[in-house]
Order: sequence, then structure tokens, then C-alpha cells
Amino acid sequence: MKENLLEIVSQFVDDKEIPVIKPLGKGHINDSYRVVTAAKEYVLQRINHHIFRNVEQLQQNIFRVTNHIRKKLEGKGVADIDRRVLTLVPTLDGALCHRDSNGNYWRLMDFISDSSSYDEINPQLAFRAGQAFGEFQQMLADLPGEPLYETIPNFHNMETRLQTFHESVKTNKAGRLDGVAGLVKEIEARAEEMCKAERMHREGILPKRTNHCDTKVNNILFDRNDEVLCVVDLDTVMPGYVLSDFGDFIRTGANTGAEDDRNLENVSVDLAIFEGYARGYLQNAASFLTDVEIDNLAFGAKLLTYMQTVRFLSDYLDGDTYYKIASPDHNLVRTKAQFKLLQSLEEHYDEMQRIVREAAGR
Ligand code: GN1
Ligand code: MG
Repeated sequence: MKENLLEIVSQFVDDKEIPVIKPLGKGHINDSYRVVTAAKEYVLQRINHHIFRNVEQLQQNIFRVTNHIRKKLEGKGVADIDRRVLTLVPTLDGALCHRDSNGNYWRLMDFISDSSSYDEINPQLAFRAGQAFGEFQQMLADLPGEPLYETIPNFHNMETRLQTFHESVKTNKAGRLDGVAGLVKEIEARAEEMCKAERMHREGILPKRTNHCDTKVNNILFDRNDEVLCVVDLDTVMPGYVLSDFGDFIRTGANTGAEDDRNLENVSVDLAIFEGYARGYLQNAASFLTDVEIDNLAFGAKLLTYMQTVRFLSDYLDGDTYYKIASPDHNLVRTKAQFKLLQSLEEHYDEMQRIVREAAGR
């Protein structure tokens, strides 16, 4: 594998010294490595092309998004821009990614030095993360040209996610259905409510904007003083509802337990973190969001947690073909933990609504 990686890196950088290459990060989809050369550090990633079916389009999206953000930061006179936005490194031939002889796709980016990401945060960091994702959406609001490609079609569309789930239940490919009948019932009981964003969009009252679509808490890099540097993992930046981005942060950042906690007693919503994030986010975003969007942010937290429950359970029923797993029951453990979080969000829904309204000043 090592030789192979060296060969890949040499497609991008012409450095005679042999780089050091180490695994990096916790993504469920791509494989990431840290590459240290004599001159510079990079992040090398193998892009999962079974999931991202058009890698060229995906890379074009990232190229446009990062260039646009860079211009915005320059316009604001921001210092240290190379640590404030991702920088793609093209191949020596000038392409945005490299396809190896096995058909795998690779990209290289500058490594952002002196940065860290967190799986667990406090309300103050949540506030800063909220500001950062609000600013991210704001900076991309006037992205010129065609809309971005949908790198995964219907990615956060609950109606199509449920269709896929129904297929998985019907096919019962891995023979695991009997063991999860209770969870299937819980999912069905909420299906109608959870499709309301799609209905509102069809009615013309819920717009799509340029979203990040993977606002996990660990997709924000902080510097040594815990100030936000930059938003990373731009594979899924595409049109979507702002409630999705709000909700996915709460799902990951405001969970008192882990996404795959085996101890369900650890799992619940941390309302102080919810409030920190809502305040930070709305400080930037309240100026451009409609009342309907604001009214549905707390719903977004429920929706994205429900969606993740459905996605993990679908993958469990399919026999674990999508997410990387660390144990045979990993997707089931994840499903149960996400469902427990959903129940906690349901319990505290009125409080979350009140917090959002106050933070928005409406
Ligand atoms: C995947 O690979 P990662 O961790 O960035 C997934 C997200 C899920 C997340 C669940 C392309 O993200 O949508 O919310 O796992 N990304 C894709 O933790 O499916
Ligand atoms: Mg991702």
C-alpha cells in the first residue's frame, strides 16, 4: 500500500525526498492520509467513487467553492488566508484529481497547520462553530454561475431516503429484519412528519440555498486559541435546506454521547450547546433567513437525526455496504444511538424552539 501511496503523491508533487504518509481522520466514506514532505504538509484523500459517482464534478464544485471563499476573505482583508480556506493541489498535469490504474480517485490539499477538530465541544465553541457555518452559507450565497452539482442526488431528501429504506426492508438482504422490527415501526410512525421539508419546498415556502451538507462537529478546524480557522470536508456542498445544516451540527455537536454510543444512557441533547450554536449561527444568518426557515431550524435537528437513524438502519439491513464499520453490529449500534438522540430531541422540542426564536430576535 505504501509504495502505491508514494506513487500517487508523486502525481501531484515533484519532490525528490520521500514523504512520510500516515492515516488521518475518522471519515465514514473516504480514506485520508497526512503527507509530510521536506517542503510542506498535505492531506491526501481517496475519494469513494462508489458513493460519489462523478468525482470530476465533485472536484469542480470544491474548486469553485474554495476560490469563491478565498476571494471573499481577501475582500474582507482577512489574514492568514491559506489557513482559512482549503486549497486544492492540482496534479502536475493540471487536473483536480488523479485516477490510478485501479480506477481509484485521489486528491491532494494543503494541510492546515496548527489546527485541531473536536468530537466534543462546549457552548462557547458551539457558538463559534455556529458563526462559522452561518458565515460559510453567507459567503456562498452569491456564488456566480450555474448551481453546484448535486454530488449525491437527493442527498438530504427524506422522501427518497425513506423509499430506499422501504426497499431495504422489503429485500431484507442480510436477513436482519426480524431483529429490528421495533425500530422499523418507530421510523414508520414518524415518516409523514419528517417529509414536511420536501412538501414545504414544493409549496414554494422553503428555499434551497448553498449548504455544506455535512456539518458534523469535527468538520470545523480550530486554531490553538480555539478560534475557528476553517470549514472542511466540502464533498457535499450543494443546494439544500438550511435546516439540514443546522440539524446535522446539533446531531453531532449537541449529543452528550457518541454517534455510536453503546451505552444509550450517555445519549441526549445538550441544550446549552444547542443554544450556543443557535446564537452563533443566527448572529450571521438571521439577516438572510425567512421566518419559515427560522421556525424550522429545531425541526432540522430532529430531521437530520431521524434521517441518520434511517440511513444507518438501511445500511444494516443491506449488510453494511455504505458506511465503514468497526464491528458486525456497528450500524445497528449507530441506529439505536441516533434513535435515542431523536427521542431526546422530541422531548425538548418546545425548549429548542424557544431558544431559536430568542436567538433570532423574532
Ligand atoms: C458520512 O464520511 P463522513 O463522516 O464525512 C456521511 C454523512 C453522514 C455521516 C454520519 C457522503 O460522513 O452524510 O451524516 O457519515 N457522508 C456521506 O456520521 O454519506
Ligand atoms: Mg463527509
